[in-house]
Amino acid sequence: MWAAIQVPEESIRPLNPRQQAIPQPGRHRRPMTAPKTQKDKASRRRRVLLSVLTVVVILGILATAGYFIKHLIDSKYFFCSRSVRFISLDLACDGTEDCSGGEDELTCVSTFAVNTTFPVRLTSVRQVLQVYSPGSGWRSVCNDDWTQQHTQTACKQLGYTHNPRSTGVPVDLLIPLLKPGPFTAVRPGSTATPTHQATLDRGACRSRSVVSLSCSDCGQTGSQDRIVGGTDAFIEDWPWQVSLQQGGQHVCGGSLVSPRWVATAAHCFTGSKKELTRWKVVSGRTYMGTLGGSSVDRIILNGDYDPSTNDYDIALMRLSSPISVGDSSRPVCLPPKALGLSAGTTMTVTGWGYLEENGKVSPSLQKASIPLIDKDKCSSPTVYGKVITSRMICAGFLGGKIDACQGDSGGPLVHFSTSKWRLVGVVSWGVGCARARRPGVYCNVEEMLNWIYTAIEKNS
Ligand code: 4AZ
Repeated sequence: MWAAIQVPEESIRPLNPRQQAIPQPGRHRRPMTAPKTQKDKASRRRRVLLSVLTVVVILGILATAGYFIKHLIDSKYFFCSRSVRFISLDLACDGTEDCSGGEDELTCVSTFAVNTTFPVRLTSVRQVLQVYSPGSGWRSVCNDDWTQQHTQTACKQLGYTHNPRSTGVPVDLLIPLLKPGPFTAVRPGSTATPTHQATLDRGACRSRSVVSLSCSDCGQTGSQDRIVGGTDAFIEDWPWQVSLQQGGQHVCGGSLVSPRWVATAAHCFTGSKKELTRWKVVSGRTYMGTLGGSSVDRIILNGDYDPSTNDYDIALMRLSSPISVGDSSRPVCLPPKALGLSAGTTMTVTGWGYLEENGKVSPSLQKASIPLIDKDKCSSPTVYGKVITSRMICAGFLGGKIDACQGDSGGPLVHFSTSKWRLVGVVSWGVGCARARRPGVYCNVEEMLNWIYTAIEKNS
């Protein structure tokens, strides 16, 4: 057992105790340790700050590198999420080598060919509504028993329903070609039936007038030449112009033909560009940026498109949700059948394409006024020869200098008539840009109306 030894108190007290230092005023020395502690603290703070800064910078570098690496991978590969592997983007949408479960075939461009006549159209003069049946051809629709609901139905068939209106045009005021008929009229009470199925042939109109339709506020501009040789333009004057982008890069132009549909060129979707989720449609911008892009849930290529000749070079993109129509985003009108434009008529082409052959895309929208070129002239041996089909029109100058160029592809060639801008052509191809005797070649929209209307109706 441990026991403490008791020692008397005196024996542990020092014999000569040190005098206690009595602090004296004025002779007080600052302790030597004080400055050292503050310096220490400051340097420790500096070290912590430096470490935090280093970590932030490293994280920043890693995030930026990660962003660019993701971009790079995204631009070249398709990620199969189920089998957790990458395949080359060229092989998705079926360049073959498939993901297990065929994930790489789910969101792809589709093709659509039409061999029937779309049964509803508006004439170029006065926008008279006509319907088609294989038995009796095209007939103008009488204003008899026509209601606002019929207007809605017919406009929906034509792809637009923005502020639809109808007026009656007296038969006596029709052009000589249309005056004698033939006519047709809706059956009363057939409001929701597609127009061509709701009509019965008539020898004459009881109301002595026919239906004229205005289905949208298309082709109107808010205010009111790179492209090579063009000038600066403002989106408010060309509000249907959109930029089609992949990975934040402008690839092609396009035109809004309704709040949800964009017309563009089929050749914009070759190789690795067939996958829907990579596309963004940017509208309402003069200076091309990546902000405010709409995603796309359908891309339909004309089934007759031939990549080797650029024949039928047209496609439609359906936006996941419609754009809101305003001064800087608004659809262009489609031309009526037989607009009958003659060579020399002035058109406007717009886009962010190359400012010169082998140049760079333009940061700001460009426009150029160019004349329509006579078909025979464009097909002559000194220009393009036999490669020009009826699905193509040529526009520009045989002397060169002003022309569409790479990056303008898919964009609009428009013409102003009867107080509306109409989409006459889609930028398609050409030999070089702005070269003499090598004008721009455009897809002839008038020849594609049947395809456009049918594709929109079948996918709405
Ligand atoms: C292109 O490569 C392209 N000069 C578009 C238009 C023209 C030429 C080339 C017309 O997309």
